[in-house]
Amino acid sequence: MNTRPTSITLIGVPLEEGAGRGGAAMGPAALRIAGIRQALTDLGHSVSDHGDLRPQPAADLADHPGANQLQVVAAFTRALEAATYDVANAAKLPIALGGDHALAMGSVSGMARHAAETGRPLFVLWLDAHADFNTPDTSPSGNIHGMPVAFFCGQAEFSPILPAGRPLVDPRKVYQVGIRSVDPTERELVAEHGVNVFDMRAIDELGVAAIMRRIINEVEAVNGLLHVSLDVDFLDPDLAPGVGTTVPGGATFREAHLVMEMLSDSGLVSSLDIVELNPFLDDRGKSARVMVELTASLFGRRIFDRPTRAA
Ligand code: Z70
Ligand code: MN
Ligand code: MN
Ligand code: MN
Repeated sequence: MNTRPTSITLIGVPLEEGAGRGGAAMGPAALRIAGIRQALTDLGHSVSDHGDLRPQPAADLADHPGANQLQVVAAFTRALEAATYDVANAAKLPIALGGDHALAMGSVSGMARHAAETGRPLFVLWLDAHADFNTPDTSPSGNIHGMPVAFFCGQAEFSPILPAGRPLVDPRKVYQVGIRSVDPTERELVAEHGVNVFDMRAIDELGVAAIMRRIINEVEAVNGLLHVSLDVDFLDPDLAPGVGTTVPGGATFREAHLVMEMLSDSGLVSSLDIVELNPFLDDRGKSARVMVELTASLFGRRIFDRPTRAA
């Protein structure tokens, strides 16, 4: 087994107000029913469940014309930022059970604060059909789940959600894989800020193994922490239909598993989000189950152990 036994804390984040439709708030329940805790326990990890965050909307923030449901999203951001930071500081590995992708504003910000204190650089692996780099000014929808990367890179300024001077993520340390739906202005922002994008074409041309090897080498070279943010729509919708926005041409079962296995072998993963699962749209729990399987691969499940990492 390449993956060392780890203390893991599950944090339920029943947030759906960042998305354009309801249902993602049932994601944490579906992931628990699909057996996420047992799958990790069976791999030898010690797992605790923090339960679901239930913050009151942030009454100190005014409505924002370009950011729907800002008070609710801000409250979850604050609560998850604090919970993630506390878990990481206690030398445990936080897994945020989403919930829509706006929750990454909290989980990544919490990890950025933790990383800044440990002196290790934070890298983010964004597995998604979408770049999620809109700002309230560029977003065509106003849905905040399309903005979290811009937020934790310091580019999407809402009203003050987190204290001024909070640690940010360097966009050049963000790696996006699986991208196939980007809005016109968002595309310019991603390029301008130097986000590393491996779109579906890159996967087809290079293969996920070469892409992951490059990313892992970059993180390893500077002893970085690696936060993984896994959006259900990274996967092809045939494999995982339980998601609000289906985008054809996603990652296959085999590609996604290989990504997880290589990450597991690397020993670099410090934290994980599982987001955008919408059980209302799922097909008899299929998407919830595949997310649990991928999580198990990320935490050490193997067909066979390899004597050494593939070169
Ligand atoms: C579009 C927007 C989005 C899903 C993120 C879509 C955003 N770029 N959709 N995740 N499922 O509205 O900003
Ligand atoms: Mn997303
Ligand atoms: Mn997406
Ligand atoms: Mn969505």
